[in-house]
Amino acid sequence: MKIPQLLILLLTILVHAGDGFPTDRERRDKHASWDDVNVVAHGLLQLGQGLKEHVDKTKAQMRDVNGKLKVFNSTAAELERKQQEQGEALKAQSKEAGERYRLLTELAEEVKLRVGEVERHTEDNKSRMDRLEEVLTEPTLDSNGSEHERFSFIQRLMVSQNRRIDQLVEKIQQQQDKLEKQSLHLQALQSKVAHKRVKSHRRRDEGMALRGEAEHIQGLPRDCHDLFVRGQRASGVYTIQPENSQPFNALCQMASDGGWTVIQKRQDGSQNFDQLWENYKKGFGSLDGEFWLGLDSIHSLSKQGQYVLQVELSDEAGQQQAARYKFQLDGENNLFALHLEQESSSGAQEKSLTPEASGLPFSTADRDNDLTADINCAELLSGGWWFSSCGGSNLNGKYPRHAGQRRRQKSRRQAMFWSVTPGQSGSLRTTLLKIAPASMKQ
Ligand SMILES: [Ca+2]
Repeated sequence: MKIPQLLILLLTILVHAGDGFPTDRERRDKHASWDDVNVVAHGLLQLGQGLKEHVDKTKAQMRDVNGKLKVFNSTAAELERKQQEQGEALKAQSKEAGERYRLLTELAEEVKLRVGEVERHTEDNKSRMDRLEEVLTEPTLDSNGSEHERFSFIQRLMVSQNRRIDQLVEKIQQQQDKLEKQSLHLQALQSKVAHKRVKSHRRRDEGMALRGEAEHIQGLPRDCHDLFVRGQRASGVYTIQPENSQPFNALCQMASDGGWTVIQKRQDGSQNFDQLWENYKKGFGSLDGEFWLGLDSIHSLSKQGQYVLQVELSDEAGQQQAARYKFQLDGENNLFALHLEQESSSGAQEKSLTPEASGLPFSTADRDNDLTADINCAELLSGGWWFSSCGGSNLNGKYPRHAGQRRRQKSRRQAMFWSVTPGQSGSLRTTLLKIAPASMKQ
């Protein structure tokens, strides 16, 4: 308010001052104007003072305003700082929130995925369950169906079986009728047969009584020929009992002219003839196969009288040879020495056992009684025999099992042979030694 008033005052002064510039007339009023100047100066002074006061006041006011402004500025700065801080915080919070949002989004995605997976699993399980149910229900249906089919099949089967049984029963009935008829016929026949059998039995009993009486009188046959004499015509194994001897079984070969007691038989090599003294003494093998009767038994037969020995041989080609000797065998005290005298022969080896073999003691690998001092013929040639110088014959040698074996020199020498010179023969396949009383000869 004061400033405009002062400006108006100042302008007024300046107008008055302009009016007072010195002119001639003014110069005349020069002294009078000084008063005005004083007034103006005084006024200016007052104005200056007033201005000064105003400036001072304004300065104070400005200072106050400045202070206030400073306070305001500091407040504003503080506010700005706080705002900035808040902004930062907000920004951080926003970032964090963003991060959280991102995480949440990711989590949500994952959850979504998981849910999807779970849904798929659920779907899968459901379909599996459905299939399982189908599987569980299907067999039941099938088994029910097959049960039913089986049941009907069994029914059909039973029906057909019943029909078949009926047919069979009918057939059985027919057969039974036939059987009854045949049975009646048989009964008639049986009564006839029985009638005849009674007669036959009576005759047989009479015969047996007669035979038993004869056996009781005669005892067991002394050899196979004795059995032949008593009427037995069938070859086979019989119990015989030579005089002053124990009974034993023997293979009897019945011929038209008498009964032979077989003392040695070989046909297939089933029996091992490489035996020692004791076995050759008591005998070995099987009477229905290959065997050696035994020196004791042969001696007990031989000592009953004059016997003949028949040697029967056959070779691989089936060629038969036979030779017959007067035969005598000493007892063990004379080393079962063999005495032979040739009677006849169908082959070329009639000298095989005579005269070289006559009176020869029996030898085995463990009883070297041969006539060769430095050689054990039984050991060399195998088997037990009446060896002199390991030649002539040995029907108890090794049985030739196959052609290859016979080709070997040692085997050939060990094989059973029947010749003056060993090796010339040796292809024998069967041997048979049998004795009979010389008296049987016609
Ligand atoms: Ca010797």
